[in-house]
Amino acid sequence: SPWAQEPKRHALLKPASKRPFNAEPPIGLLAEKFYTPNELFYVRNHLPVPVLAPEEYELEIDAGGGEQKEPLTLTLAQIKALPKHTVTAAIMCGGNRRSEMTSIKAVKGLSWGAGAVGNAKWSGARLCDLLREQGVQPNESMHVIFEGADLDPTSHPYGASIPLSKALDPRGDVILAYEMNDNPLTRDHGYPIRVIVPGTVGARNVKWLTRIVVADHESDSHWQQNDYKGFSPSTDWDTVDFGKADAIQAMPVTSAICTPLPGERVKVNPQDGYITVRGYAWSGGGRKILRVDLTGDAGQTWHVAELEQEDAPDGRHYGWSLWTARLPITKDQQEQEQVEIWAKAVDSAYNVQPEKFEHIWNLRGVLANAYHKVKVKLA
Ligand code: MTE
Ligand code: MO
Repeated sequence: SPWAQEPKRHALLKPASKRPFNAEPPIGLLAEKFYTPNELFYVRNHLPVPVLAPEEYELEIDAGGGEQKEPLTLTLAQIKALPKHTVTAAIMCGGNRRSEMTSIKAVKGLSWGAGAVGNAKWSGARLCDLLREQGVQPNESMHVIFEGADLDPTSHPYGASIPLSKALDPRGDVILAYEMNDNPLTRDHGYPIRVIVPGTVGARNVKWLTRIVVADHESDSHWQQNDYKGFSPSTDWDTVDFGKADAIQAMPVTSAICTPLPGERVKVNPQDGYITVRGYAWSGGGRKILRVDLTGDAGQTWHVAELEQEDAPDGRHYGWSLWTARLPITKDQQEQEQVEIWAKAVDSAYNVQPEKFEHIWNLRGVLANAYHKVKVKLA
């Protein structure tokens, strides 16, 4: 069975599916640490986890240029011998928070809560240096294709691509990572090498990387061509044309309330009548989070959260922001013993989350970034 050699997983990871293994941590734990512990980082596998021996591992880099240029082959030791570059980046699945979109109308896809995201410090070799050394020139219409060692039943590898301009940009911080939070990658997260494409949807951060190709077209994989694309709310499975939509690259601004949890009983501080709310916020494309606003009265009054974030420049701010807000509870809410908390984040382009899911609904349930709304009981 291809599933015989799956790694052991942390008991707190809640599976959305077991084969392939897909799981998220309890979101109550997610906002506790700025760097998500490796063993609690969500796992999104489309296929069985490949078994790769470090001594046998090889990465092939085909920099294009036709027959005159032989592809470069690098061993793990050679990749580790290159200058080590470290970047803090959140990785978020395109389907993060899908379950909230599903509650409007059914969609096809794993029913993720708000935990299909994690933030880590990744270390590895810079892809832009390697490509430049191979003589790759900037070209706005080219792509870089990544292939994993995980194979589908027809022996096709998991694959994805990004624009060459992102791969060549030193500020793009694309790395061939062998470390996650100062430890070797675990098998579930791509051991021994995965590509980290900061600011870009999780699907392009290919794990168990075996091949890189510079090409004049995008990856022809199912996941680049027929998945991870957005559509209008009126597009259904009879009318959808995956060939007509762009593949998701940079992710839109989003946030989530991690504590309290929906339905939780929350104690109001008797001194000041406030409750404390914590969560995360993140935007793609290196856009920094400027603000997270909370309301407990459906948007009549807003309260600005305090942010915890890395001091990285805008445009290159790839890590998430954790936030804490204090929300005043009205007499009315106290009497009714409940409040609905809404959170929305604002990024450095002043993009803001849409208020509700109705107008961003799509049949695959991706890009689910409407306000996060959590109803809690008050004590
Ligand atoms: N890479 C390979 N080789 N195979 C995969 O199934 N899943 C992708 C991406 N890279 C995938 C992959 C998707 S959709 C996501 S969201 C991220 O990996 C998840 O990364 P993680 O499991 O380390 O959290
Ligand atoms: Mo994903």
